[in-house]
Amino acid sequence: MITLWELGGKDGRRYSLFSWRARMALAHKGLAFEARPVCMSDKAAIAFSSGKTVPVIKDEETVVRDSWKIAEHLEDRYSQAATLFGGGIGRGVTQAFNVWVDRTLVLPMLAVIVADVHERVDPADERYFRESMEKVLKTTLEDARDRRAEAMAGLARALEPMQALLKRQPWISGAQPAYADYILFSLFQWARVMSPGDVLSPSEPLHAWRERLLDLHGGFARRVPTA
Ligand SMILES: N[C@@H](CCC(=O)N[C@@H](CS)C(=O)NCC(=O)O)C(=O)O
Repeated sequence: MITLWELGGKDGRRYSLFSWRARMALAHKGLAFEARPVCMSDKAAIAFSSGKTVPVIKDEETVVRDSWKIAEHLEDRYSQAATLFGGGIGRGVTQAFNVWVDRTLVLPMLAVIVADVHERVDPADERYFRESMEKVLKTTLEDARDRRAEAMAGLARALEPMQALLKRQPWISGAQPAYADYILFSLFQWARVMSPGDVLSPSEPLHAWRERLLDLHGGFARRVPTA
């Protein structure tokens, strides 16, 4: 049995975007897991991992921290199950995509949803979350809320290459969904779980793609508490 440590929000919400990458990778491989929600401010709960972030998994005696390393671990250990990367070149290109998403899309999405996320974190995390996010965004949560329209325009600009791609092929990974799809999907699931206003409109290619992702693995990502 695999155990996954991830962030727990109010009313059973699981909102850690990086943990959604691990969740989707586990579902893709058909692996059962037990989820352990933790507070963002409770570093003692994950001290065994020698780090300060989730996701962390424990797979028998092996502890793995960091969503990318978890994906690699699952691909290597469960090589007979459906592939996450599609071989060595696919692994490299997927890691390139991982870096691109983290460097260009996470902040624009955070700017849009941060105040909504704050309302739904575990009450024990409210202060920690506010302090760390205001430092990252260099603004208050209240200012971020007031500037949501501007942030939405920035997010739309950043997402444009993915809208264009999804007019050419159904999945980020090509003909079939794989880990690159879960990397991008994690941002939309973060928003879906924590922010009541949808960041996509139904006419956009990304909207239809997200619907297809929500249907994957028996509706695994659809059937969770959302905003
Ligand atoms: N590169 C890491 C990033 C993990 C990360 O930043 N996780 C966030 C939650 S989504 C976290 O644990 N933050 C704790 C904190 O900021 O104190 C990964 O891919 O796993």
